[in-house]
Order: sequence, then C-alpha cells, then structure tokens
Amino acid sequence: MPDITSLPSHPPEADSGPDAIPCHPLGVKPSGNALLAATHSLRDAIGAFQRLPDDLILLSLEVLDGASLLQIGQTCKAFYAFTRAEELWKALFVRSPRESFTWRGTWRSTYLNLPASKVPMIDCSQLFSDALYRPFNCAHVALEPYVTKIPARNQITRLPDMSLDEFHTNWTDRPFILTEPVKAWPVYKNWTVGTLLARHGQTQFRAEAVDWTLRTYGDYMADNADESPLYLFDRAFVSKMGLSVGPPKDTPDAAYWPPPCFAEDLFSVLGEDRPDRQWLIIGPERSGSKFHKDPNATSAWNAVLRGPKYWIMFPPSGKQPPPPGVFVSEDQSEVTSPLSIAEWLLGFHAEARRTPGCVEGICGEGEILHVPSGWWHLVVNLEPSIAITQNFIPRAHLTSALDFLTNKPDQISGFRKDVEDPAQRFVSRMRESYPDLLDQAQEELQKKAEGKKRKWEDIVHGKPDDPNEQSAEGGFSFGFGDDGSDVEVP
Ligand SMILES: O=C(O)CCC(=O)C(=O)O
Ligand SMILES: [Fe+2]
Repeated sequence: MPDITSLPSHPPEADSGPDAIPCHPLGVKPSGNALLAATHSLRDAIGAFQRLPDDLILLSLEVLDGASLLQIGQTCKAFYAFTRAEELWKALFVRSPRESFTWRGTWRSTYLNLPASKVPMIDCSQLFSDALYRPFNCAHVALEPYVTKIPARNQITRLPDMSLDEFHTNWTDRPFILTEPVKAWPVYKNWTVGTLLARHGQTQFRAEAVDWTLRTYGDYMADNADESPLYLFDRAFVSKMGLSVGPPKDTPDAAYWPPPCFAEDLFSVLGEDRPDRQWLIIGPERSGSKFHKDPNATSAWNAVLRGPKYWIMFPPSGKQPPPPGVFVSEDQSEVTSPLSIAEWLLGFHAEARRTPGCVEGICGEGEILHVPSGWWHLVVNLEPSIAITQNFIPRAHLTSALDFLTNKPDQISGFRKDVEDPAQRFVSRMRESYPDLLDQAQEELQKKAEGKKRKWEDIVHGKPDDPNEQSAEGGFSFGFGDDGSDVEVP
C-alpha cells in the first residue's frame, strides 16, 4: 500500500488538465481534506463503528450478503458510501456465478441487475476516506507519466527479427522485442475486439475466476471503472476458436506460428502431458499482470495483436532483492506486492526505474517480446488489448527448469491432475529424446549443488581466511546464494 501522502489532499474537482482525476461519483474525498473542512463529517453518524478505521469497516462488510449490504447502506450516508465499494459486490458476484446476466457498468449494478438510471447519486462530499477514495484514484491515475521518458539505459532492445542460432548464442537471458515476425500472422491482420465478437461472441472464455461469453466480456471492457480490471486469460483458446497453429509450410491455414527463434521447446518431449503453454490475453486499458515470474522456470514470448503493452522487468533475484515493492517468501512460493498495478506505479515505479537491472519498454501492435526464464515482469495495457503468449524451455534454460521441477515440487503448476510426478516424467522423456542435453544439464545442477554444499560447510566449520564469513569480532555472518542461482542445498 503506498504512503497515504501519495493521495492528493486537495479537492479533486480543483484538478484540471488532461491527467486530472475526475470527481468521485459520490463526492468522497481523501482524508487529508477533513483538516480544512468547515463542517461535520458524515462519519459522525456511524455510532460505535467510529472506533474502527475505514479499512476495518470495509473488511467487516465483506461477511455480509447483498440484502444485508443494502440494508446497512440505508442507515446513513456514510454507510451508503461504504456499501458502494465495488470490491464487496465483485466478491459476491464471483461467489455466485449466474447462467445469464447483463453487465451494467459496475459490479454492484450487475449483481443487483440495476440499470444505470436506477442508481442514486447521493452526495457524500462530507466523507473523507482514503480507503474509499484510493481505489477510485487508482482507477483513474494517468498511465502516461509512468510509461514515457524511459531512460536509455533501461530500454528493452528492439530488433527486426532473429534466427534460432542468434537467440541461443546471445539472447536467452535477455529481454528483447522483435518488430517483424508477428506482422505476417493472419491473427494480426484480422483480429480486433469487433471481429472476435462477431465470430466468437457466444464462446465462453476464462477471465480470472469467471467464465464469461466474449460478448459479456466485451461489454465489461467497454464500460467499467475497476481499479484492477478483470483480465481474460484463456489457455484453451486454440481449440475453442478452432485455430490451426504451426509454421505455414506445414500448416497452410495457420492462424499464427511461433517465430523461428522461439521454435525450440524442450517441454514438447512430454507431448499431451506437457503443462499449459499458451494463452489468449484480452483486457481493457489499465488491465495487466502484476509482478511475477513465469511458471516452472519457463521462458515466454508475448505477441501483441492490438493495443500496446508497457513492460517493466528485473533479472532473476539470485544476487539482488526482488523488484521494489515486491516481497517474496524464502522459498519464493509466495509473492506479495501492492494490491493493484496502479498502486505499484504510484508507490514504487520511480524507485524501480532507478534500480540496477531494471529494463522497460513498450511492445506495440504487431510486435513480440521475449521474457527470459526467471525474470520478474509487470505489464500494463495502455489501450484495449489482444495478445497471445506462449511459454517454452530453450536448451539454455534446461538446467533451471530441471532445478525448479526437482527442487520445488510444491510450486510446479499447469500440469493435468492425472500427470503423476511431472519432474520424473520430464527427465525420462528427455533421456529418450535428448540424452546429451540432459547429461549436461544434470552435471551442471550437480556442480551447483556441490558448490552450495561446500559453501555451507565452510560457513559451519569456519574459514578463518575469508573475511566475509568471519567478522573482526569473531562473529558469524551469512554469505549465501551469491552465485545467482536458486539451487537448493540437497
Ligand atoms: O500480457 C500480459 O499481461 C503479460 C502476460 C505475461 O505475464 C506473460 O506473457 O508472461
Ligand atoms: Fe508472465
């Protein structure tokens, strides 16, 4: 959560210019405004609840059903404003999916099936609440200042195209954008939100926790004011849309094909048992992906068909801490970062931009970006966007993939439930198809593990000639994990 001082403390209506935040629909203001407010606060009417901070009131309201929220919202203006919080209604809606409904611009109106004309606009301008104002502010904050003036040292390299050899020799550990290959894809030429709606409007696609028809999702895209817009991320789109995928020489009716530099994918030795690998991604402006690393230590490509995406990326955190504002549990299984992309931009973008290792870039329509294995990335759509992404293991990252699969079994994801022991299965299929690559990778893993073990023994038994491990006072200091790898001590 960013420092509360990052919220403007002046009345929002005083703003002007193209980046101005509009007035909150109920007139709610950031809490700083209370200092100069001449009159009472609407909060005075909530009785004993006044003892609770706003965040706790919102948290308490989460246990109520729709009817109870409506009732408590009728008791006073302050509770009316609290019960208008969209997150409450989104949670209720997602918990009780419906066969058929109309998207009505907000989660509350959709849950209650209220046309816009029936939603009262009650004046709550004497309510000063960061908890209520913050999501509204984040949903309207201008993205432009964060995605422009990228320092030259941070710019992601842009190239027309690349061969498989070039990729394997120089680029498997570096993000880059290719500007040419996607422009030859039929889906680049033909897909817009409109053409997809016309052809697949009644097809259901997965958007986070819900399955909606594309028609409904299109309505949502065109009319929502969410701080973190619902993001369509569907792994079964190829079959749902009846697409052919593959190099045009083998697949004359191909809708798209991975560029040759990304053609090798060692997970393909698993055939039907491979984990999920490709997703259709659709979202409105401001939707996107918070900081994460891709699953199973895979690399990925992300091809933009419509609507540019801003990317900010950091190398694997062997030596360095994770990106500013991102907190990771010791085994890296849990990633905690601020609630929304906008909150991260407000609170941490400036620091991130100054942090060594940071790279940034805009991947435009018809361009494709490489995400190397283990890299952190946050992505935000600058306009309504359609993209396709695919994950893969190039030979240069076989060791990291084996390391992940064997040493982090609880973090493996994307395999069908009936695929038992995916790590072992991958190793035995690699033994059949690429024995030399497997030997080499296993040897490398072994060496890294021995290096770690030696370091551990040096620490435990002392190594007096190493100043890093024995302090001047004879104390003990830890110097672990400085070879940049995430290999566990076996
Ligand atoms: O397009 C996006 O939101 C980013 C998706 C992503 O994280 C990826 O392709 O690895
Ligand atoms: Fe990703």
